Amino acid sequence: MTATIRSAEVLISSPSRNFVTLRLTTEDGVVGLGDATLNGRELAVASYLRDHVAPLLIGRDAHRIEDTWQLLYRSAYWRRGPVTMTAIAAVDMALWDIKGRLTGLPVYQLLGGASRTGALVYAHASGADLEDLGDSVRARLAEGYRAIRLQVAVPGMGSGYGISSGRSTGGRYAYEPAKRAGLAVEEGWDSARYLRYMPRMFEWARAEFGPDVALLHDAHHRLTPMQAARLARDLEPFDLFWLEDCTPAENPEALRLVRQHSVTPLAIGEVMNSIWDFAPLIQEQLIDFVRASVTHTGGITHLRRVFDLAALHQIRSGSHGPTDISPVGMSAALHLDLAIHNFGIQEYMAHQPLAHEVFRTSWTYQDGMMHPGDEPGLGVDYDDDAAARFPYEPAYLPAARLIDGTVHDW
Ligand code: KDG
Ligand code: MG
Repeated sequence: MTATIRSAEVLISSPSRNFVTLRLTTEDGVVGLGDATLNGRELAVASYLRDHVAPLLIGRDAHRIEDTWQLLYRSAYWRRGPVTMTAIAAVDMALWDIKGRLTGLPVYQLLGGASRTGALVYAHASGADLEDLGDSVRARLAEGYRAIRLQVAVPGMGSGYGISSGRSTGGRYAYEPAKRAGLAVEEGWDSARYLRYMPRMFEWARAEFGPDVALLHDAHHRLTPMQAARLARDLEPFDLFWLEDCTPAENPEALRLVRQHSVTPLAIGEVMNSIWDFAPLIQEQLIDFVRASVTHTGGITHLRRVFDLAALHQIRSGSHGPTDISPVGMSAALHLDLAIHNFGIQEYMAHQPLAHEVFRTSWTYQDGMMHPGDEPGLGVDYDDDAAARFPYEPAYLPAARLIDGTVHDW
């Protein structure tokens, strides 16, 4: 039984933001989709796929998922890194999608079947101040979310990270990280003010919303090891579900210091992309959640391997699900969430409605939980006519500067 790959197309569209999608088609016309979106660096992955990977795929058997993964990884010689691992991820997702469509099964069934009835998701709430944040949290609670990430602008700093004022958006959509501006927007950052304000925000949130809602926070790589240890310690009374990316990913040793001072659960990994990045953190028990995406971590095949390693150490999954993971990547994450045993939580930032004009999904949301649906494969279709209305537009992630003008981690 073979399913020969006839074509590999790289599709770029921008329905509210840029998405790169790989479409593989077999000789019999069976289609598989993969997400290849690397926010702000989209065309690098598009070229990697179009110029270097597509020629290797034509004529190969789409059923050989593991073999294709190993071939693309090992034969490139230049291994790992976000561009390579996103390109391989797109191929891997598309092959799982094809296998599902050929067998008539949703991908989660191919991964061993459901381990739960749905995946707990967390939404974003943010605001220009606590009143604005409160409106945003109440909107999420009214939608049924049981877990919410809180971000607020820090007084005196004028901004923060991940803020979309509820006042300007009616509280409906999460912030959009990439801006369609000519160059990266620059934001100010002051760690001292931030460190003083975050415990006050969480104290207010617990008083306002009680002990039951799971609360999360993203420090977005901005703190030194000692600052991160202090924040994690100061937030302990407020019982966070997790503190995310408290220090830059390049310095995993920093987490040892954070661990010595606090029992606040730590989530790390959205800019990492391989099991070799995660292995030391997992084996030394320095994290509580693997915070990676299917799209940037080599696809379903590779991320499952990371989650399985994490399971040996009672570390759970926490898949990245911002708007810059396309609906194809989001669907792949949901299939994995449903199948693995050590699932923790799934981020769901929710795409703008325009994105769903291009990507038709079959996932469902109810009462804070999502299900990938039972369509064969990943359950996502790509509408070429709709996509043609939204051509690629250059967009950049912001940069951060300290008050003296020094470039800082964004
Ligand atoms: O492209 C960058 C975004 O994915 C990132 O800023 C979002 O930190 C993020 C999150 O936790 O969703
Ligand atoms: Mg994050």
